[in-house]
Amino acid sequence: MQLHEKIPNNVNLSQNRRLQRALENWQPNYINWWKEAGPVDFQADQIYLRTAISVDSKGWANFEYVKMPDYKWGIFLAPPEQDRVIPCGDSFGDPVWQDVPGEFRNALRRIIVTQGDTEPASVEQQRALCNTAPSLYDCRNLFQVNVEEGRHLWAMVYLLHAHFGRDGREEAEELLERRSGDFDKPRILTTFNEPIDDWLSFFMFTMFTDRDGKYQLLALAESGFDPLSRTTRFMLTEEAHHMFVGETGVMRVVQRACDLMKQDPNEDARAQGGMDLELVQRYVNFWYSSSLDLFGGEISSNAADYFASGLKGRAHEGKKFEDHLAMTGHYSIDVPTDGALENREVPMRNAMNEVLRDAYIDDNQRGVDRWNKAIADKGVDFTIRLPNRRFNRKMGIYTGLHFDVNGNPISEDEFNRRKTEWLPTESDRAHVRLLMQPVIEPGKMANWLGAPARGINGQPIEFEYVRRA
Ligand code: BYC
Ligand code: FE
Ligand code: FE
Repeated sequence: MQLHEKIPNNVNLSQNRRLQRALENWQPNYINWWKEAGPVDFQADQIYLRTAISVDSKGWANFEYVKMPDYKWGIFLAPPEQDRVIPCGDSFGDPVWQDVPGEFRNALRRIIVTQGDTEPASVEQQRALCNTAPSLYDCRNLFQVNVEEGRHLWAMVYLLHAHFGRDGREEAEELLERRSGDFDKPRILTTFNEPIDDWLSFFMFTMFTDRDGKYQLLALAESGFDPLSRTTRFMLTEEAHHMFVGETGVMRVVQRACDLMKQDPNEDARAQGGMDLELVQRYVNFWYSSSLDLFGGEISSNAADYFASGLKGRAHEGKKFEDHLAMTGHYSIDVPTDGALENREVPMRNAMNEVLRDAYIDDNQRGVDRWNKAIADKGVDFTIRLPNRRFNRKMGIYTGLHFDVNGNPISEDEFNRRKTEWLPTESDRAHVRLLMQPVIEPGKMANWLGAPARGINGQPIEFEYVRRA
């Protein structure tokens, strides 16, 4: 563990001077990017943040006040697994690669760049939120997520520098040049160009979009390219907190909505300055469907190639599956044909995106069930539902067609007529915008948001998580 170097790391960076120099040259550009495209304020303030200091389970217990530009962004890989073999695909059982196999170089570079691109994109999307944080506790959580997404960019840039030579260094520069939502140089994947300018969207994003991150990382953790597997395994430990922020954030919104309903003669949370459950449902529909797109096409030759080459596996490939070749099985997918859906058997390897999407959907449903239990506990009769996977898709076989939230094919006219039932309306967005007022008194919460169950790292909720300089 080399913690006190310019770039903290557990990859023996000081033993490889060329690589160290290359990364130290990239570092100031990264800091410039952070200052220019990261949080719009609070950069000079003291934030109570955790920093990884080792990769064991205690490595996370390190909390202290730090100014964000001084955060110790490090390079950490999970410990190597003895005699690890390629977990899936045509080379199943062969020793894993420590270097990039020439024939997979382009595909691997592309996967790493795509993964890396989402990390700074999310920081850019969230950069203005600190001005309207509903509490100091939430403001700190936002910054924690942001610095860790910054570290995830470091994780991918390390792989590019260490294993892809000059092309890798060029890609690393370009990762700092693209900008979320930019007309000329947008981020690669669609969802990462959507604005996140209110806190309900932030909670939805960390619930649904960071969870795509979790599943993509689980798939990459099964990669035969061992450095990728090890780096993503460590990233997954950080990802858990991001989804905690999302799931508990939405939880606190719906709990508060229930309390406000009871205070209102018409059970109208909106009239009491809250977010009503119908509005929350429409935000769920938007962010969930947008995040489903991130898994790529249902029937994908790219996915088949990635699996065959052993670059990407299924989530928990070792534990959950028996046939790691997937040469013979089929997967049944409802394919649109002439306005109807026709069930088709697709060769398993071509359906790998869909297999991963299934696991993702189940994981989301478990979180939504917890929200619904909280609503029932408040004595309110309302159920939040995940829309069908075909609803509002912009990527894959359902693109350009129209479905209701139950997945039934409908006409474009009907979709447009009923859109305001299902997706955030102008009036929803205006209402949410109106509620976005900063709350900076320690321990206080915005009116639309319930208090968290507990503080961070055993600290009380009224702890001064953000200390203004
Ligand atoms: N937007 O075979 P197809 C995270 C392209 S989130 C735009 O259907 P494939 C995080 C695709 O590139 C996790 N383009 O899909 C979360 C292809 O282009 P070509 C990020 C898209 O390739 C919150 C064409 O469409 N990690 O970490 O199997 C905060 C047809 O491709 C999109 C990864 O994504 C889209 N949504 O799968 C911070 C892992 N989808 O070949 C961070 C790495 C597809 O026709 N990425 N296309 O030119 C991958 O493994 C794959 O690229 C994908 C797509 C799963 C994304
Ligand atoms: Fe990330
Ligand atoms: Fe994340």
